[in-house]
Amino acid sequence: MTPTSAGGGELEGEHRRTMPKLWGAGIVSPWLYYMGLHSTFAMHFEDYAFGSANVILAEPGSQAWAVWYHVPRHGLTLLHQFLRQHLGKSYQLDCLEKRRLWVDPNVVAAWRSPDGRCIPVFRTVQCPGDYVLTDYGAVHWGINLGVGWKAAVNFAFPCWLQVRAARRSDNFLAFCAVVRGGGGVQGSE
Ligand SMILES: O=C(O)CCC(=O)C(=O)O
Repeated sequence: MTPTSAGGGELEGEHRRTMPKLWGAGIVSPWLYYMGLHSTFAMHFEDYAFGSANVILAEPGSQAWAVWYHVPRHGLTLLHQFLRQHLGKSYQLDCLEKRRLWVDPNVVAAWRSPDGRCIPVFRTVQCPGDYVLTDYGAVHWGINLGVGWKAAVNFAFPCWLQVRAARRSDNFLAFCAVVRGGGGVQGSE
C-alpha cells in the first residue's frame, strides 16, 4: 500500500464516521429544491429510474409556478439518437444521469429520426400545491417561473422489480400527470 492510498483510506474512514447518513435521501426523506426566478432544472431521469412526486411549497397565488417537459420512457431511445446527433463528440451514454443538459423542448419535438419518427414531448404547468408525478424512467426538465421551494420524493412502483428485470429487452409505456389538490388527475400534453 502506498503512503497516499493509506492516508486516503484513513481520511475516508474518518469522513465516513463523521458524515451524516445520506442513504435514502430523496426516498425516505424529501429533497428540497430552491426555485430561483427563471431558474432551470436539467434534463434527467431519476436515480434507479424511480418515479418521483414533486410539490411546490408556496402560498397559493404566489405565482411560484414551474413548467415541466417530459419524454416518456418509450421515447428514450429516440431521445438518445437526438442527443447523439446534436451533442456530437460531447455525447455520453450517461448524459441524462449527469443533469447537465437543458434543451429547447420545441427543438426536441420538431426533430425527426432518419426513418421519420418523432420524440413524444409533454408539457405540464405546476402551480403551488400541485403534485407532479413522474413515471419511472420518464425524462424531465423545466423552468421555474417564480421564487419558492419544491419538495420531492422518489419511489418505486409495485411492478418496479419485474420491470427492472425486463428492462434489457423492452420498451415501456409512461405517463406523467399533475394532481391538482382534490381535483383528480389530468394527463398533460
Ligand atoms: O425542481 C427541480 O430542480 C428538479 C425536480 C425534479 O426533477 C423532480 O422532482 O423529479
